[in-house]
Amino acid sequence: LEKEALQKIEDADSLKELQDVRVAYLGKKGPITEVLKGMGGKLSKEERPVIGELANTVRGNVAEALNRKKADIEAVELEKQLAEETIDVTLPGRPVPTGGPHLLTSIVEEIEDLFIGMGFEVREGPEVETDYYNFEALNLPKGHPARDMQDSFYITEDILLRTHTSPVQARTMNMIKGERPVKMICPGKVYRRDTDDATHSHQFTQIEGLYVDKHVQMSDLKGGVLDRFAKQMFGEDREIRLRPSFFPFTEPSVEMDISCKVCHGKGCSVCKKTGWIEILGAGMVHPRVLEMAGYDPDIYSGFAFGMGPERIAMLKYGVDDIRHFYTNDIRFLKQYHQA
Ligand code: FA5
Repeated sequence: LEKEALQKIEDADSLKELQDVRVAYLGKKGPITEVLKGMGGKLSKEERPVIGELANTVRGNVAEALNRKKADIEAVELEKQLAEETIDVTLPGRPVPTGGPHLLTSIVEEIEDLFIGMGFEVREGPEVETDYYNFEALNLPKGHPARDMQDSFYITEDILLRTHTSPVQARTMNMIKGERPVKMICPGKVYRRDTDDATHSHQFTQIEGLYVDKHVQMSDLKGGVLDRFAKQMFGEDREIRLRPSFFPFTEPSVEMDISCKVCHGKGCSVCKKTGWIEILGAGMVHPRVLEMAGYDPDIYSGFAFGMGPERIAMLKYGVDDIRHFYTNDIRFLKQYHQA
């Protein structure tokens, strides 16, 4: 019986065949199990241990041979599989198409890096804002005529989509409660009921800046920050000019134009007539805004500014229509992907 089983094991050349042999010889109904089961009734007391030992030895030998053969077959199959699945590393690869950052994302990151280099930290605030932070904390009480400068999307009487990033300066100062200086920028989306045209969008981006400390002056704003920003962003040959303006949250207030001496393609048409283009509003933080946020205006002073990165990108890269940023024509976007 043992010989016969060992021969069948030897002849098996698949795991399936081997399993059949295992079932046939060692299974519940196999001959060896049958012998062991039947020992009680048929054999004498003296025969039982002899036959039992023999049956167990046969069972052990057959099981061992089965395991050995199983390992052999598995090794052969693995070998075969490895040979079949060999990868030819010399074949040329298929290129995987990759995206890249949107031009607007790149310009915002570039501006952030520039201000981080000047010691500003980056903060964020909510796009759905309360009337208090969007207007009141910025010296624009209800009914103030200057609210009309920023036509708004209201959600309820007291909640709106922020019309500028200036609420983040109010929130930041409020959080610090006038206890220490603050130097921050805040990039983010803003919303206005403006009619869309080549330079206006109803949803656009702003980057707010705020610096409050003891003895901060207008000259720090102009020479220390805005001029440096313009030169680093657009090149040493660029000039800036500040024009008097009005914002209820700054006094005095200015708007900053940048010279268009170096022109890039169609973008020139934006400022060709005057040679200047407006890119931001700024000023010295109004004492009442400082006071409302918990700063003593006799000790602290500060400046703030708010710029439109779309207009900056238009100027820098010669984009002639702000709507290109939002219509997502892949041919337009691809031109600005860096390799
Ligand atoms: C403001 O929003 C002020 N909060 C800026 C400010 C901050 C002044 C801090 C003083 C101190 P203004 O409405 O001018 O200002 O907008 C600022 C910039 O946003 C503009 O110079 C322009 O670059 C951009 N901008 C304004 N409206 C639009 C629009 N509809 N589409 C695209 N960009 C716009």
